[in-house]
Amino acid sequence: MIWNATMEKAGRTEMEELQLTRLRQVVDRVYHNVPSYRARMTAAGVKPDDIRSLADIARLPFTTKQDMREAYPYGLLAVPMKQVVRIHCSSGTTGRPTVVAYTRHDLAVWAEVLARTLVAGGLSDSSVFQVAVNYGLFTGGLGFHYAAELVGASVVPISGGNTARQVMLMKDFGTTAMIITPSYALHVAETMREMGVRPADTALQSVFCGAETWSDRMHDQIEETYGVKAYDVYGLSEIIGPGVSCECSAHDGLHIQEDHFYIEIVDPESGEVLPEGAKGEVVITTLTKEGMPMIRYRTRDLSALRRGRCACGRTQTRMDRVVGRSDDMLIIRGVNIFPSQVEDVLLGLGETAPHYQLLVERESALDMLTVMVEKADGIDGTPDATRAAERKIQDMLKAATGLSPRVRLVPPKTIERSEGKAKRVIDRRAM
Ligand code: DLL
Repeated sequence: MIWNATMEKAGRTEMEELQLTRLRQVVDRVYHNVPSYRARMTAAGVKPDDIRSLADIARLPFTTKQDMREAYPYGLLAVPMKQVVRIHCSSGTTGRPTVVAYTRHDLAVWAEVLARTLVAGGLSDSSVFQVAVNYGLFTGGLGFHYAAELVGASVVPISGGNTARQVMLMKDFGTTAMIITPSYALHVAETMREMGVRPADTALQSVFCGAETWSDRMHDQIEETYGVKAYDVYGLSEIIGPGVSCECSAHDGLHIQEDHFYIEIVDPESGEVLPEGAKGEVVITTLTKEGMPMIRYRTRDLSALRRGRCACGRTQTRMDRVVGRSDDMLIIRGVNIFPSQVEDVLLGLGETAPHYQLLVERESALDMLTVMVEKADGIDGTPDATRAAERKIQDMLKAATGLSPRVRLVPPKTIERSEGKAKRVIDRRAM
């Protein structure tokens, strides 16, 4: 099903015309209403009238997290505070949070793009939808809540955490769809089994996941465990929250809601715009946001773009699933490695549970990586067998990444479970 066929199946020329009109409007708005944008545009020698084609967007300066921090809390507002009806924050754990503000219109756009997302994953007015991500300043809970109501589903606003209760409600309420982080989805499944409920016996049909990177194997594992279709949902608070792009049942890239968000891929080092298909940093411009529009926001997320019609009939530009952030990447003795690459190897093995952490330490000026992963239930735990398994994992990691980290197979349930975004890397180098 398609929520908004006009936009999701628009012709390329039509869509680009709409994007250009909206781009010119938003650039004009920020230039006249937000001193920080005007100052940065002036420094770059560009005026709103210079934007005559979509390609001209490259003349505009980037906006970074640092710009947002400097503007804390309201410096990037493009409307009077009177028009702001909601404020959220990014999930950053250090320093000042980045603040985002929504007008009534922004909230309507948010519900619209997430309604498209949910309908692409099979949600309807007969669904029972469990919101198992946090409510509050985090954009996950409230974002999905209003969108699911707009679609007409029966919404269960349980929020994240309280795992045994998640399982009970899922069973008793006949939950057919949920939004959850992928790491928490696996933790809930584990708790379910402990409670004597088989995840595949629930009424669940669609599991929407996002807010953190997850490998293709993790995607498959969630589908198999619950006997469902899993859908990737991407977004970030600075832009709107979840809803920037989403998967459909073809599982072939994430459809960008490009009538509202214009995405470029740039070289993370030079900032140069890269051609279609090239992997680089996702840079997003909000085309319709009123409260706090973002011009060329550097997300640090890595992906690539693809045009062309999807098997589902949608014509929107697609982005590859985000499997890493440029600031997630570990550089261990010159080798670049992403936690998701390690995850992919571990989940392909069958002998480990999908619970792992990467520990980075500095030992006499050398960076050392230790991969800690739980042994799967029922796997031989004798010291010999454990050592052999650790060696095997080390060899596979070496083949996949070029690096031979230390591997420690730890007993089940020893790695901290997440109820939201998982903490995959413990970096002790700076401690
Ligand atoms: O995590 C919004 C969200 C909520 C998305 C619920 C999906 C579901 P922030 O807390 O601002 O917003 O974090 C945004 O999380 O820049 C990515 O690095 C990462 N991220 C979000 N979705 C995905 C995804 C929410 N589907 C940051 N795949 C982003 C990989 C994701 N990473």
